[in-house]
Amino acid sequence: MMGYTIEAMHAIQETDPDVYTAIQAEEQRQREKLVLIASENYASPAVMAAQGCVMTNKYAEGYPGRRYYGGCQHVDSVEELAIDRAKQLFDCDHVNVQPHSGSTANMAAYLSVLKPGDTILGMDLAQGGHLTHGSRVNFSGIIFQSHFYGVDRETEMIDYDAVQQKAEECRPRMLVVGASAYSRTLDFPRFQHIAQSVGAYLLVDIAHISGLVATGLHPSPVPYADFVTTTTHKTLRGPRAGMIMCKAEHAKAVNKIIFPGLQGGPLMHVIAAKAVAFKEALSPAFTVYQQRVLDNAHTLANEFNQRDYRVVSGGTDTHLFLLNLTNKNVTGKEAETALDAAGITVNKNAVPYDEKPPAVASGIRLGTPILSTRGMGADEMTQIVSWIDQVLEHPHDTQIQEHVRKAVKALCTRFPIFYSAQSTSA
Ligand code: DSN
Repeated sequence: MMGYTIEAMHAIQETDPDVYTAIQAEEQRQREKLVLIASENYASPAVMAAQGCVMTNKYAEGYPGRRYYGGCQHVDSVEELAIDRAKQLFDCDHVNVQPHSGSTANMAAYLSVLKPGDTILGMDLAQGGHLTHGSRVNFSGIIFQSHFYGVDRETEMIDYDAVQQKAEECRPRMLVVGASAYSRTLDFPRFQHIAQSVGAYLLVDIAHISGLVATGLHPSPVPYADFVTTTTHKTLRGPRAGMIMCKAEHAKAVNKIIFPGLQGGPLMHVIAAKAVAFKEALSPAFTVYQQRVLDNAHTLANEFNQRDYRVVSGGTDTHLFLLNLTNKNVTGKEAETALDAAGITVNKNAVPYDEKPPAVASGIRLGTPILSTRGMGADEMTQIVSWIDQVLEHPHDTQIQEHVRKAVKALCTRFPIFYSAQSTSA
């Protein structure tokens, strides 16, 4: 199995055969299925090796050169490398690479300048936003007074005039931008204008699009936002973790709220993996990869449009899009189950103004980071749409699912999962 040393896997097998069996099965699942979950990616062997390295053994509360423990020389080196490379990738004033997750990064952005009870305005989760942007069941909606903007019912795109109006009505202290199920280019100058017009800070969460932003294939929010947060494992293809960038004036407050405010010891093995991933992302091959992610998403969306499927907002500018399956008489939940049986993994997703509950949903979300990491291109996208169509036209036909599953497995064999970040082949 690539990505882990043979010795390491043998150690797990000897110590804990149950966990070993589950890891092997998961590796097989990732290898044999087509995964179109827009927020997932396959990290390189180097990233995974760093994440499993000896730095997991080290306590390093504090920051490079200012730690609360001895013996931090080497973890200081990797944190400094991660910081320097992140600054190079995103051209930001200040970065803190310690957040354990995107959720913690967002919490830090809020708490560095807001007080409990302050008002925030974010994109509605039901219309493509994220849990941590003010949802009532999340810390962001529990600690702050949250208000929401969404997309226009006709265009299914953000209506910036409506956001402006909402901001004037609720006067937020923080305007939150970013989405987990919105496929269109975000207009950061316009969001900055809205935030400034009501005296709000601007937080942009680029978790989904950070690989595109790093390579210039989506405009960067860095010149416009007070805070930019991201996860590092989606399009950016690093370890599962988070990161926060900010203007110089917020640097002290951000560092203080991450540690000691929210976290204790940083995960130095994960920070080492971030440094490796950022080095990969700085290579020309990574830009080729991100362009392939975009091209594949366009091809998928166009093929669905030609087959009488409803692509939400009519297309995509990013790595993902939603399919509204209402006209196909199949729910998102049924589609997710039928496709998984056919070896194609997607997630059910609410579409804008969905009348079904989120656990059923009227749509599915499709993304191309993993297919592109495997090196697939236009021919494979056309083939995949044809298989998805066959399954969704007859969602209860197990023979079709079995036939597609075998064909999917054969395709996957031609595109091994640990596609080298250094390779430029298409
Ligand atoms: N749960 C992630 C997603 O799937 O988009 C966002 O955090």
